Amino acid sequence: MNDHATRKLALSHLWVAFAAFILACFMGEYQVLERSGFIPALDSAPVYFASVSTHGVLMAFVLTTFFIMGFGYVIAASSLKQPIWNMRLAWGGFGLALFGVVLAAVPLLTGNASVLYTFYPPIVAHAAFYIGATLLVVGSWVWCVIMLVMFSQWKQNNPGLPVPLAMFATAANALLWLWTSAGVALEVLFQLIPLSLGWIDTIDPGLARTLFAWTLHPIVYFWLIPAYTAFYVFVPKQAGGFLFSDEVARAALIVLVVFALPIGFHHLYMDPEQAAGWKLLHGIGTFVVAIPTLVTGFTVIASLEIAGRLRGGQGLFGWIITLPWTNTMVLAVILALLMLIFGGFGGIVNASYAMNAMVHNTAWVPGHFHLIFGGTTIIIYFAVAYYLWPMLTGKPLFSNAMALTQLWTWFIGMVILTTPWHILGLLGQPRRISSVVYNNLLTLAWEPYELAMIFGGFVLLGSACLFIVILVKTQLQPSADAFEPVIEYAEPIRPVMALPEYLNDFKLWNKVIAVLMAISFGVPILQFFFIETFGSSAWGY
Ligand code: HAS
Ligand code: CU
Repeated sequence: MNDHATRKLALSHLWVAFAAFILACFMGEYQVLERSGFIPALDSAPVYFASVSTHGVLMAFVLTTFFIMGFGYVIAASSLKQPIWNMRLAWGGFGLALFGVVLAAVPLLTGNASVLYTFYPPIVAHAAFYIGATLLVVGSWVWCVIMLVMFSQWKQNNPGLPVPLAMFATAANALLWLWTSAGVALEVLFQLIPLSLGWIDTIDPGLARTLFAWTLHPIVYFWLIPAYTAFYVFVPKQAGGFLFSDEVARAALIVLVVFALPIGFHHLYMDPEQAAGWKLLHGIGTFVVAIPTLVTGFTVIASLEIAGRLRGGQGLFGWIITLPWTNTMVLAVILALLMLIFGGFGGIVNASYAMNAMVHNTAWVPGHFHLIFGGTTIIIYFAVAYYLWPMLTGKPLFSNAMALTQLWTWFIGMVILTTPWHILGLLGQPRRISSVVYNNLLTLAWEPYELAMIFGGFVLLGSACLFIVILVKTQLQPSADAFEPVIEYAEPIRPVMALPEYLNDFKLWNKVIAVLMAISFGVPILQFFFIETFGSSAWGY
């Protein structure tokens, strides 16, 4: 990519993302040490909750949002082959989001916003935290607008042609995020900011949790879609083959976006404020949304098989051996899929009402999302960074061998960290707690798993540091003459000449989402205005 302006914009976003990431990794290691209770000197609930809140916000909101924005700009400029629409606005969005992060960081780091990343009231933070988080979201809306404008402009200028798959996926994610963030925006604007500023005395936690549930499921697909984008548009080419099907990829993305939204109550199964029938409806939707992930897994594995066979792989599984395991993108997708098997299985367990009762609010849940988010999703963020860094900096990757080591250690560390958490959850260890030192037979049984999680955390921290070292070393190399790598998009095995409008546009799907949201959230939200509720006074800051 020799468009300097886009390079600079993307690199700035990606560096904010990865700076947040590395800081959060150090906090994560402190947290496993503190939680284990093995080092009494570390025991401090206030410090633990300040740390875990900052860790969650940095990983779930800052790393993801800035990565997605930076990656989106690269995709838009390179796949549509046109400069970013309104570069000034893009920098404005970046500045606003960054300012929001700094504003929120002050109360977070001083223990005045220890409300965790799900900030469930009645615990309440300093208003600066909510205002900062709002600015981060508004900054990301700017990105959504730019992506959707570029998508529509390209369509207008190229009537009847299929929008490049990479841009289709990115625009899908922008649309998803606008819908997703509306729930938490309502909660923050009408409930949390007024409460934290003392404008209202009480808050209804049931309504707040309902609004947060609107956001909480689709946000995880907002994080995931960039990884799926890389699965579809980079991996087949890097593996030396073709994408199994462009149309199936689009259909999977559409089902993912549409069904990600109306299903958030699987986070509220054990809550009293919603009735069983609504939970059942959201539960059914949750099983529907697992299908596009299965389809994505199928498409990616089929694409890998095409590549493996083109490389001479024979027999039922011989193609796996002939895959280029030393290509960072290919290795990352294999490791990501392996983690997805158990991470997804955990999700299905969570989604099954009766089993949710067994694991809800236990260490199982952080085990689930560290594996599927920290593992499957983030390992692809690494691979994307390794792929893009040479194009963004104009310098070759510092060391492929180090990058491969980093990916393997991240995978191994994540398995060592999250397997014990799943077991600890089944052994009854609660989540969202500082240390538990009951010293009875139950907690003694936890100890070997806690040792393992500390070790897993160290492996991950080492891997994270290695990641940053590789990026910095790459960027600090002297400029290489005549080094101009370009982004190579995968070709589908059957070229796509024309597409029905519903696979090339979101107008219809936007309407479908509006109807599904009205059905699944209309009455559950409106009920709060028709029943007598008493509210709860703020607790915390
Ligand atoms: Fe989840 C809680 C259900 C996916 C993230 N989830 C969370 C939380 C987070 C999160 C952050 O129903 C915690 C929120 C909090 O703090 O309270 N989740 C699901 C389901 C899926 C799912 C059904 N989650 C994700 C993804 C995330 C994520 C993706 C982040 C990126 N989750 C839940 C539920 C809860 C929950 C409940 C609430 C729990 C509670 O009680 O609090 C599905 O989308 C998963 C579908 C995936 C599969 C796996 C398919 C496997 C494939 C791999 C094939 C590979 C092979 C190997 C064969 C069904 C495709 C090939 C090998 C080669 C070498 C080629
Ligand atoms: Cu969910």
